[in-house]
Amino acid sequence: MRTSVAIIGAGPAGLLLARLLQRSGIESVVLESRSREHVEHRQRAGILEHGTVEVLRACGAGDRLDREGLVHEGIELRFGGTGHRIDLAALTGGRRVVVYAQTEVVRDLVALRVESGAPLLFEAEALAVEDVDSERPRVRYRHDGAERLLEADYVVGADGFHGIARRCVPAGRIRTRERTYPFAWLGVLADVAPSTDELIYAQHERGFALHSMRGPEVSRLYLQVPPETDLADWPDARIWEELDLRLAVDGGWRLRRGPITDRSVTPMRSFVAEPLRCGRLLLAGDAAHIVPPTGAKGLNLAVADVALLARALDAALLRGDPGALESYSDTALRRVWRAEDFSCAMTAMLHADPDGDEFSRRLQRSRLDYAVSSTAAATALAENYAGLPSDAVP
Ligand code: FAS
Ligand code: PHB
Repeated sequence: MRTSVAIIGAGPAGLLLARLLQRSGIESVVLESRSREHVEHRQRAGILEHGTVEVLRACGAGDRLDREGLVHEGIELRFGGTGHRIDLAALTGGRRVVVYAQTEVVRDLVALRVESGAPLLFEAEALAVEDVDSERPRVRYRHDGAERLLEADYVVGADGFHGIARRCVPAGRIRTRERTYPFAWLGVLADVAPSTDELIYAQHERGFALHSMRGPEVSRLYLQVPPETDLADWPDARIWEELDLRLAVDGGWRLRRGPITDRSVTPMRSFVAEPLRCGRLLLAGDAAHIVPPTGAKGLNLAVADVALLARALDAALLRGDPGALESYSDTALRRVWRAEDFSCAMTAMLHADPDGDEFSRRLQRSRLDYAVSSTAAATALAENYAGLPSDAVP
Protein backbone atom coordinates (compact mmCIF):
# COMPACT_ATOMS: atom_id res chain seq x y z
CA MET A 1 0.00 0.00 0.00
CA ARG A 2 1.26 3.53 -0.78
CA THR A 3 0.26 6.88 0.62
CA SER A 4 1.72 10.34 1.32
CA VAL A 5 1.75 10.20 5.13
CA ALA A 6 1.66 6.97 7.12
CA ILE A 7 0.33 7.71 10.63
CA ILE A 8 0.88 5.20 13.43
CA GLY A 9 -1.72 5.59 16.21
CA ALA A 10 -5.35 6.71 16.38
CA GLY A 11 -5.06 8.73 19.56
CA PRO A 12 -5.79 12.49 19.50
CA ALA A 13 -2.42 13.24 17.81
CA GLY A 14 -2.75 10.73 14.95
CA LEU A 15 -6.44 11.34 14.27
CA LEU A 16 -6.15 15.13 14.34
CA LEU A 17 -3.10 15.08 12.04
CA ALA A 18 -5.00 12.89 9.56
CA ARG A 19 -7.90 15.34 9.70
CA LEU A 20 -5.72 18.43 9.18
CA LEU A 21 -3.86 16.81 6.25
CA GLN A 22 -7.15 15.68 4.69
CA ARG A 23 -8.37 19.32 4.82
CA SER A 24 -5.31 20.26 2.73
CA GLY A 25 -5.94 17.44 0.29
CA ILE A 26 -3.02 15.33 1.54
CA GLU A 27 -3.60 11.59 1.63
CA SER A 28 -2.77 9.54 4.73
CA VAL A 29 -3.36 6.11 6.22
CA VAL A 30 -3.89 5.69 9.99
CA LEU A 31 -2.84 2.39 11.59
CA GLU A 32 -4.25 1.66 15.08
CA SER A 33 -3.39 -1.52 16.99
CA ARG A 34 -6.50 -1.49 19.20
CA SER A 35 -10.21 -1.71 18.34
CA ARG A 36 -12.45 1.31 17.74
CA GLU A 37 -14.36 0.39 20.91
CA HIS A 38 -11.14 0.52 22.96
CA VAL A 39 -9.79 3.85 21.72
CA GLU A 40 -13.20 5.53 22.12
CA HIS A 41 -13.57 4.42 25.76
CA ARG A 42 -10.02 4.80 27.15
CA GLN A 43 -10.29 7.33 30.04
CA ARG A 44 -7.56 9.99 29.80
CA ALA A 45 -7.47 13.78 29.74
CA GLY A 46 -10.35 16.16 30.23
CA ILE A 47 -9.11 19.76 29.89
CA LEU A 48 -8.75 21.51 26.52
CA GLU A 49 -6.63 24.64 26.29
CA HIS A 50 -7.91 27.72 24.47
CA GLY A 51 -5.67 26.97 21.47
CA THR A 52 -6.73 23.32 21.29
CA VAL A 53 -10.38 24.32 21.05
CA GLU A 54 -9.51 26.71 18.22
CA VAL A 55 -7.65 23.98 16.27
CA LEU A 56 -10.54 21.50 16.67
CA ARG A 57 -13.11 24.11 15.59
CA ALA A 58 -10.99 25.15 12.59
CA CYS A 59 -10.87 21.60 11.21
CA GLY A 60 -14.60 20.99 11.62
CA ALA A 61 -14.32 18.89 14.81
CA GLY A 62 -15.80 21.48 17.18
CA ASP A 63 -19.58 21.10 16.88
CA ARG A 64 -20.24 18.67 19.75
CA LEU A 65 -17.42 20.25 21.77
CA ASP A 66 -19.22 23.61 21.51
CA ARG A 67 -22.57 22.02 22.41
CA GLU A 68 -21.45 19.79 25.30
CA GLY A 69 -18.10 21.18 26.50
CA LEU A 70 -18.06 23.09 29.81
CA VAL A 71 -16.29 26.45 29.47
CA HIS A 72 -14.29 27.26 32.60
CA GLU A 73 -12.86 30.72 33.34
CA GLY A 74 -11.04 29.71 36.51
CA ILE A 75 -9.64 26.99 38.73
CA GLU A 76 -9.37 26.73 42.53
CA LEU A 77 -6.22 26.04 44.51
CA ARG A 78 -7.24 24.63 47.90
CA PHE A 79 -4.81 24.35 50.82
CA GLY A 80 -4.75 25.00 54.54
CA GLY A 81 -8.54 24.54 54.65
CA THR A 82 -9.14 27.50 52.31
CA GLY A 83 -9.98 27.77 48.60
CA HIS A 84 -8.34 30.39 46.33
CA ARG A 85 -9.71 31.07 42.85
CA ILE A 86 -7.33 31.73 39.96
CA ASP A 87 -9.31 33.78 37.42
CA LEU A 88 -7.81 32.46 34.18
CA ALA A 89 -9.86 34.70 31.88
CA ALA A 90 -9.21 37.93 33.77
CA LEU A 91 -5.47 37.23 34.13
CA THR A 92 -4.91 36.22 30.50
CA GLY A 93 -7.02 38.70 28.55
CA GLY A 94 -9.89 36.26 28.10
CA ARG A 95 -8.28 32.83 27.59
CA ARG A 96 -10.43 29.99 28.96
CA VAL A 97 -10.31 26.19 29.10
CA VAL A 98 -13.04 23.72 28.17
CA VAL A 99 -13.87 20.52 30.04
CA TYR A 100 -14.49 17.99 27.25
CA ALA A 101 -13.18 14.45 27.68
CA GLN A 102 -10.40 13.07 25.45
CA THR A 103 -12.70 10.11 24.76
CA GLU A 104 -15.17 12.55 23.16
CA VAL A 105 -12.45 14.28 21.10
CA VAL A 106 -11.31 10.87 19.83
CA ARG A 107 -14.90 9.78 19.15
CA ASP A 108 -15.57 12.97 17.11
CA LEU A 109 -12.38 12.57 15.07
CA VAL A 110 -12.98 8.85 14.41
CA ALA A 111 -16.54 9.61 13.24
CA LEU A 112 -15.30 12.33 10.85
CA ARG A 113 -12.62 9.98 9.46
CA VAL A 114 -15.02 7.07 8.96
CA GLU A 115 -17.64 9.36 7.37
CA SER A 116 -15.02 10.68 4.92
CA GLY A 117 -14.13 7.13 3.84
CA ALA A 118 -10.41 7.86 4.24
CA PRO A 119 -8.33 4.91 5.51
CA LEU A 120 -8.30 4.23 9.28
CA LEU A 121 -7.34 0.63 10.06
CA PHE A 122 -8.20 -0.64 13.54
CA GLU A 123 -6.48 -3.72 14.96
CA ALA A 124 -3.59 -2.96 12.63
CA GLU A 125 -0.42 -3.12 14.68
CA ALA A 126 2.71 -1.41 13.34
CA LEU A 127 5.68 -3.70 13.85
CA ALA A 128 8.54 -1.59 12.47
CA VAL A 129 9.41 1.60 10.60
CA GLU A 130 12.06 1.02 7.92
CA ASP A 131 14.27 3.10 5.56
CA VAL A 132 13.62 6.35 7.46
CA ASP A 133 16.47 8.03 5.54
CA SER A 134 15.16 7.04 2.09
CA GLU A 135 12.64 8.94 -0.07
CA ARG A 136 10.10 6.14 0.61
CA PRO A 137 10.10 5.05 4.27
CA ARG A 138 7.89 2.06 5.07
CA VAL A 139 5.80 0.77 7.96
CA ARG A 140 5.63 -2.98 8.43
CA TYR A 141 2.33 -3.84 10.13
CA ARG A 142 0.07 -6.78 10.95
CA HIS A 143 -3.59 -6.68 9.95
CA ASP A 144 -6.16 -9.44 9.52
CA GLY A 145 -3.49 -11.97 10.53
CA ALA A 146 -1.12 -11.01 7.69
CA GLU A 147 2.06 -8.93 7.69
CA ARG A 148 1.87 -6.02 5.25
CA LEU A 149 3.87 -3.01 4.11
CA LEU A 150 2.78 0.63 3.87
CA GLU A 151 5.05 2.93 1.86
CA ALA A 152 4.86 6.70 2.23
CA ASP A 153 6.67 10.01 1.70
CA TYR A 154 6.70 10.51 5.48
CA VAL A 155 5.91 8.36 8.53
CA VAL A 156 4.51 9.95 11.70
CA GLY A 157 4.86 8.13 15.01
CA ALA A 158 1.78 9.18 17.01
CA ASP A 159 1.71 5.87 18.83
CA GLY A 160 2.06 7.06 22.41
CA PHE A 161 4.72 6.43 25.04
CA HIS A 162 4.69 2.65 24.63
CA GLY A 163 4.55 2.74 20.80
CA ILE A 164 7.20 1.39 18.40
CA ALA A 165 8.03 4.48 16.32
CA ARG A 166 10.46 6.07 18.79
CA ARG A 167 12.15 2.69 19.25
CA CYS A 168 12.71 2.45 15.50
CA VAL A 169 14.92 5.55 15.47
CA PRO A 170 18.48 4.30 14.87
CA ALA A 171 20.57 4.33 18.07
CA GLY A 172 22.48 7.56 18.68
CA ARG A 173 20.02 9.68 16.66
CA ILE A 174 17.64 10.38 19.51
CA ARG A 175 18.22 11.44 23.13
CA THR A 176 15.69 10.86 25.92
CA ARG A 177 15.52 12.68 29.24
CA GLU A 178 13.25 11.45 32.00
CA ARG A 179 12.17 12.15 35.53
CA THR A 180 9.89 9.84 37.52
CA TYR A 181 7.93 10.84 40.64
CA PRO A 182 7.60 8.88 43.91
CA PHE A 183 3.81 8.82 43.58
CA ALA A 184 0.96 8.06 41.15
CA TRP A 185 -2.64 9.15 40.60
CA LEU A 186 -5.62 7.00 41.51
CA GLY A 187 -8.33 8.30 39.18
CA VAL A 188 -12.07 7.54 39.44
CA LEU A 189 -15.15 8.32 37.40
CA ALA A 190 -18.35 8.62 39.47
CA ASP A 191 -21.99 8.92 38.43
CA VAL A 192 -22.68 11.94 40.65
CA ALA A 193 -23.08 15.62 39.83
CA PRO A 194 -19.83 17.52 40.41
CA SER A 195 -19.64 19.28 43.79
CA THR A 196 -17.96 22.29 42.19
CA ASP A 197 -18.39 24.51 39.12
CA GLU A 198 -14.66 24.71 38.47
CA LEU A 199 -11.75 22.32 39.00
CA ILE A 200 -10.30 22.10 42.51
CA TYR A 201 -6.58 21.33 42.91
CA ALA A 202 -5.99 20.50 46.59
CA GLN A 203 -2.65 20.35 48.40
CA HIS A 204 -2.91 18.42 51.69
CA GLU A 205 -0.38 16.81 54.06
CA ARG A 206 -2.03 13.44 53.24
CA GLY A 207 -1.39 14.04 49.55
CA PHE A 208 -2.79 15.80 46.47
CA ALA A 209 -6.41 15.57 45.36
CA LEU A 210 -8.21 16.90 42.26
CA HIS A 211 -11.93 17.38 41.68
CA SER A 212 -12.60 17.47 37.93
CA MET A 213 -15.68 16.46 35.94
CA ARG A 214 -16.97 14.95 32.70
CA GLY A 215 -20.34 16.70 32.54
CA PRO A 216 -23.27 17.84 34.73
CA GLU A 217 -23.89 14.27 36.00
CA VAL A 218 -20.37 12.80 36.07
CA SER A 219 -17.47 13.62 38.41
CA ARG A 220 -13.80 12.80 37.74
CA LEU A 221 -11.60 12.71 40.85
CA TYR A 222 -7.97 11.94 41.53
CA LEU A 223 -5.91 11.06 44.63
CA GLN A 224 -2.12 11.02 45.03
CA VAL A 225 -1.13 7.45 45.98
CA PRO A 226 2.16 5.50 46.26
CA PRO A 227 3.43 4.32 42.84
CA GLU A 228 2.95 0.61 43.60
CA THR A 229 -0.69 1.08 44.69
CA ASP A 230 -3.03 -1.90 44.22
CA LEU A 231 -6.62 -0.90 43.42
CA ALA A 232 -7.82 -3.86 45.51
CA ASP A 233 -6.67 -1.93 48.59
CA TRP A 234 -8.95 0.98 47.69
CA PRO A 235 -12.60 0.07 48.13
CA ASP A 236 -15.06 2.87 47.24
CA ALA A 237 -15.62 3.89 50.87
CA ARG A 238 -11.89 4.43 51.42
CA ILE A 239 -11.63 6.49 48.23
CA TRP A 240 -14.49 8.81 49.28
CA GLU A 241 -13.16 9.14 52.86
CA GLU A 242 -9.74 10.13 51.58
CA LEU A 243 -11.23 12.63 49.09
CA ASP A 244 -13.30 14.13 51.90
CA LEU A 245 -10.20 14.58 54.07
CA ARG A 246 -8.00 16.12 51.38
CA LEU A 247 -10.69 18.36 49.83
CA ALA A 248 -11.94 19.56 53.23
CA VAL A 249 -12.43 23.34 53.43
CA ASP A 250 -13.76 25.68 56.12
CA GLY A 251 -17.46 26.51 55.63
CA GLY A 252 -20.34 24.31 54.41
CA TRP A 253 -18.87 22.81 51.22
CA ARG A 254 -19.47 19.06 50.94
CA LEU A 255 -18.31 16.47 48.42
CA ARG A 256 -21.19 14.52 46.88
CA ARG A 257 -20.71 10.76 46.65
CA GLY A 258 -22.02 8.36 44.00
CA PRO A 259 -21.35 5.03 42.25
CA ILE A 260 -17.75 4.74 41.00
CA THR A 261 -17.84 3.42 37.42
CA ASP A 262 -14.16 3.49 36.44
CA ARG A 263 -10.85 3.54 38.32
CA SER A 264 -7.20 3.45 37.33
CA VAL A 265 -3.75 4.16 38.68
CA THR A 266 -1.53 6.32 36.44
CA PRO A 267 2.22 6.56 36.99
CA MET A 268 3.71 10.04 37.01
CA ARG A 269 6.66 10.88 34.80
CA SER A 270 8.24 13.67 32.81
CA PHE A 271 9.85 12.50 29.58
CA VAL A 272 11.22 14.17 26.45
CA ALA A 273 12.77 12.57 23.35
CA GLU A 274 14.85 14.81 21.08
CA PRO A 275 14.87 15.51 18.17
CA LEU A 276 11.31 14.85 16.99
CA ARG A 277 12.54 14.05 13.49
CA CYS A 278 14.83 11.36 12.15
CA GLY A 279 14.98 11.48 8.34
CA ARG A 280 11.42 11.00 7.11
CA LEU A 281 10.16 9.69 10.46
CA LEU A 282 8.51 12.33 12.66
CA LEU A 283 7.30 11.96 16.26
CA ALA A 284 4.30 13.72 17.83
CA GLY A 285 2.44 13.64 21.14
CA ASP A 286 3.13 11.07 23.85
CA ALA A 287 5.42 9.17 21.46
CA ALA A 288 7.90 12.02 22.04
CA HIS A 289 7.03 13.54 25.41
CA ILE A 290 5.13 12.85 28.64
CA VAL A 291 4.13 15.35 31.32
CA PRO A 292 2.65 14.64 34.75
CA PRO A 293 -1.11 15.44 34.38
CA THR A 294 -1.11 18.08 37.14
CA GLY A 295 -0.86 20.85 34.54
CA ALA A 296 -3.45 19.27 32.20
CA LYS A 297 -0.97 19.55 29.31
CA GLY A 298 -0.64 16.05 27.81
CA LEU A 299 -3.45 16.14 25.26
CA ASN A 300 -2.90 19.82 24.52
CA LEU A 301 0.77 19.29 23.69
CA ALA A 302 -0.19 16.49 21.30
CA VAL A 303 -2.60 18.86 19.53
CA ALA A 304 0.02 21.64 19.35
CA ASP A 305 2.57 19.22 17.84
CA VAL A 306 0.27 18.05 15.03
CA ALA A 307 -1.07 21.54 14.25
CA LEU A 308 2.57 22.54 13.61
CA LEU A 309 3.41 19.29 11.79
CA ALA A 310 0.37 19.52 9.48
CA ARG A 311 1.46 22.97 8.33
CA ALA A 312 5.03 21.73 7.80
CA LEU A 313 3.94 18.64 5.81
CA ASP A 314 1.56 20.81 3.81
CA ALA A 315 4.46 23.12 2.81
CA ALA A 316 6.79 20.21 2.01
CA LEU A 317 4.33 18.04 0.07
CA LEU A 318 2.22 20.69 -1.71
CA ARG A 319 4.71 23.52 -2.19
CA GLY A 320 8.05 21.66 -2.17
CA ASP A 321 9.22 23.86 0.73
CA PRO A 322 11.00 21.68 3.35
CA GLY A 323 11.76 24.71 5.63
CA ALA A 324 9.00 24.22 8.21
CA LEU A 325 9.65 20.50 8.39
CA GLU A 326 13.31 21.24 9.16
CA SER A 327 12.33 23.50 12.06
CA TYR A 328 9.41 21.34 13.28
CA SER A 329 11.43 19.65 16.02
CA ASP A 330 12.98 22.82 17.49
CA THR A 331 9.70 24.76 17.35
CA ALA A 332 7.63 21.99 18.93
CA LEU A 333 10.24 21.33 21.64
CA ARG A 334 10.11 24.95 22.82
CA ARG A 335 6.43 24.47 23.75
CA VAL A 336 7.17 20.98 25.11
CA TRP A 337 9.83 22.22 27.54
CA ARG A 338 7.59 25.11 28.62
CA ALA A 339 4.86 22.59 29.44
CA GLU A 340 7.37 20.25 31.11
CA ASP A 341 8.51 23.06 33.40
CA PHE A 342 4.95 24.16 34.22
CA SER A 343 3.72 20.59 34.85
CA CYS A 344 6.73 19.83 37.03
CA ALA A 345 6.22 23.05 39.05
CA MET A 346 2.48 22.36 39.53
CA THR A 347 3.31 18.81 40.62
CA ALA A 348 5.91 19.99 43.17
CA MET A 349 3.62 22.76 44.47
CA LEU A 350 0.60 20.47 45.02
CA HIS A 351 1.88 16.97 45.93
CA ALA A 352 3.19 15.65 49.26
CA ASP A 353 6.81 14.62 48.78
CA PRO A 354 7.31 11.30 50.65
CA ASP A 355 11.02 12.13 50.98
CA GLY A 356 10.41 15.78 51.86
CA ASP A 357 11.39 17.49 55.14
CA GLU A 358 9.93 20.42 57.07
CA PHE A 359 12.12 22.87 55.09
CA SER A 360 10.71 21.67 51.73
CA ARG A 361 7.17 21.75 53.13
CA ARG A 362 7.63 25.39 54.15
CA LEU A 363 8.98 26.21 50.69
CA GLN A 364 5.94 24.52 49.16
CA ARG A 365 3.60 26.55 51.35
CA SER A 366 5.38 29.75 50.38
CA ARG A 367 4.95 28.92 46.67
CA LEU A 368 1.22 28.30 47.21
CA ASP A 369 0.74 31.53 49.19
CA TYR A 370 2.65 33.46 46.50
CA ALA A 371 0.63 31.91 43.65
CA VAL A 372 -2.65 33.09 45.17
CA SER A 373 -1.53 36.47 46.57
CA SER A 374 0.70 37.87 43.81
CA THR A 375 -0.95 38.98 40.55
CA ALA A 376 2.34 38.36 38.74
CA ALA A 377 2.56 34.77 40.01
CA ALA A 378 -1.14 34.08 39.41
CA THR A 379 -0.83 35.46 35.88
CA ALA A 380 2.13 33.19 35.13
CA LEU A 381 0.14 30.19 36.35
CA ALA A 382 -3.00 31.24 34.48
CA GLU A 383 -1.31 31.81 31.13
CA ASN A 384 0.51 28.48 31.28
CA TYR A 385 -2.65 26.66 32.36
CA ALA A 386 -4.96 28.22 29.75
CA GLY A 387 -2.23 27.64 27.17
CA LEU A 388 0.24 30.11 25.69
CA PRO A 389 -0.60 31.42 22.22
CA SER A 390 1.84 29.71 19.82
CA ASP A 391 3.64 33.01 19.16
CA ALA A 392 4.10 33.58 22.89
CA VAL A 393 6.16 30.46 23.56
CA PRO A 394 9.69 31.69 24.44
P1 FAS B 1 -2.16 8.20 22.74
O1 FAS B 1 -1.41 7.32 23.68
O2 FAS B 1 -3.44 8.78 23.18
O3 FAS B 1 -2.46 7.41 21.37
C1 FAS B 1 -1.51 6.55 20.78
C2 FAS B 1 -2.27 5.49 20.00
O4 FAS B 1 -1.32 4.66 19.31
C3 FAS B 1 -3.10 4.57 20.90
O5 FAS B 1 -4.42 4.51 20.41
C4 FAS B 1 -2.38 3.23 20.79
O6 FAS B 1 -3.28 2.14 20.88
C5 FAS B 1 -1.75 3.32 19.39
N1 FAS B 1 -0.58 2.46 19.20
C6 FAS B 1 0.41 2.21 20.10
N2 FAS B 1 1.32 1.37 19.56
C7 FAS B 1 0.88 1.11 18.29
C8 FAS B 1 1.38 0.29 17.23
N3 FAS B 1 2.53 -0.40 17.35
N4 FAS B 1 0.67 0.23 16.07
C9 FAS B 1 -0.46 0.94 15.91
N5 FAS B 1 -1.00 1.73 16.90
C10 FAS B 1 -0.32 1.81 18.05
N6 FAS B 1 -3.53 14.05 30.28
C11 FAS B 1 -4.22 14.97 30.96
O7 FAS B 1 -4.11 16.15 30.64
N7 FAS B 1 -5.05 14.59 31.97
C12 FAS B 1 -5.20 13.28 32.38
O8 FAS B 1 -5.93 12.97 33.31
C13 FAS B 1 -4.48 12.32 31.71
N8 FAS B 1 -4.59 11.05 32.08
C14 FAS B 1 -3.83 10.14 31.42
C15 FAS B 1 -3.91 8.80 31.80
C16 FAS B 1 -3.13 7.86 31.15
C17 FAS B 1 -3.19 6.41 31.58
C18 FAS B 1 -2.26 8.27 30.09
C19 FAS B 1 -1.38 7.26 29.41
C20 FAS B 1 -2.21 9.58 29.70
C21 FAS B 1 -2.98 10.53 30.36
N9 FAS B 1 -2.93 11.85 30.01
C22 FAS B 1 -3.64 12.76 30.66
C23 FAS B 1 -2.12 12.27 28.91
C24 FAS B 1 -2.91 11.96 27.63
O9 FAS B 1 -3.94 12.79 27.51
C25 FAS B 1 -1.94 11.99 26.47
O10 FAS B 1 -1.18 13.16 26.49
C26 FAS B 1 -2.62 11.86 25.13
O11 FAS B 1 -3.33 10.65 25.13
C27 FAS B 1 -1.56 11.87 24.03
O12 FAS B 1 -2.17 11.58 22.82
P2 FAS B 1 -1.36 10.76 21.69
O13 FAS B 1 -0.01 11.32 21.53
O14 FAS B 1 -2.30 10.70 20.53
O15 FAS B 1 -1.12 9.31 22.32
C1 PHB C 1 -9.18 15.43 34.08
O1 PHB C 1 -10.28 15.98 34.05
O2 PHB C 1 -9.01 14.25 33.78
C2 PHB C 1 -8.00 16.24 34.48
C3 PHB C 1 -8.15 17.58 34.66
C4 PHB C 1 -7.06 18.35 35.03
C5 PHB C 1 -5.83 17.77 35.23
C6 PHB C 1 -5.70 16.41 35.03
C7 PHB C 1 -6.79 15.66 34.67
O3 PHB C 1 -4.81 18.51 35.61
